[in-house]
Amino acid sequence: MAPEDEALPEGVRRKLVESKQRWAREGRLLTGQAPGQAPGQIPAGEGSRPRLPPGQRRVADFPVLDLGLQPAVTREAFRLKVEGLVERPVTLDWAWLQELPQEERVNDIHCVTQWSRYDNRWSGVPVPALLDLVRLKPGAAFVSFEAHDGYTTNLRLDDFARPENLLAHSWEGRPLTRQHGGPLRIVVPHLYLWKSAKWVRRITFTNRNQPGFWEVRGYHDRGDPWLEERYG
Ligand SMILES: Nc1nc2c(c(=O)[nH]1)N[C@H]1C(S)=C(S)[C@@H](COP(=O)(O)O)O[C@H]1N2
Ligand SMILES: [Mo]
Repeated sequence: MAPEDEALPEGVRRKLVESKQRWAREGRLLTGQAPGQAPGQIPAGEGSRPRLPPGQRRVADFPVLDLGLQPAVTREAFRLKVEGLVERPVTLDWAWLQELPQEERVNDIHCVTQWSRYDNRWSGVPVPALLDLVRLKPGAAFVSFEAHDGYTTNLRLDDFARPENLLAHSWEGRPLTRQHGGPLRIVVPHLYLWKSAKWVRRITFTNRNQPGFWEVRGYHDRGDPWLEERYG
């Protein structure tokens, strides 16, 4: 299906979506500085890697990016379905979520629109603890995320299963605000931030990759900022 023809979730800022989609088609923001894109350039080795990925600039504030809908989900109404290729599909409510292992992570985040923010302190449930709870079935290789605003995105299982990834409910010691995806969002810091679904309500493990909202509109399927995988 041509992504242009696909129905947008109700209330989405259509103009914003269209211009980002055009940027993807035109390859805007690409610097060509990523290793592998610049023949002859010596790739930075382990330990000498700069902190800022190619084409990014550091910001001190915390920009808000989404489709323009910021669903109000209370902790009381919160439910997260985890299903697909798992032995034990679950619907987590807030109390259950709090009973799962809780950890803190500090990481840098990188948005495809070129801002990076250092040292974000999140807390929540580490993804491996979620995997222990639901127990994957053989064949699970991809993960799809669905959010309350209709947004979707996708990850390879190995990109999701990393210990630094969180189901995050707090940021800098305070409950995650609604604009940043509270009560619960995904945080996958090693990929561009569009992969980190805010207001997540369903996680589905599958054997087939299912490109999400931006992935069908020209964004890269994986989105590694170090390889400058903005579009593709
Ligand atoms: N549910 C939902 N999650 C989303 C988005 C969205 O529109 N809806 N936008 C993504 C994009 S493109 C970015 S850059 C980050 C922005 O997160 P922030 O607003 O906390 O900075 O959220 C990602 N997760
Ligand atoms: Mo984004």
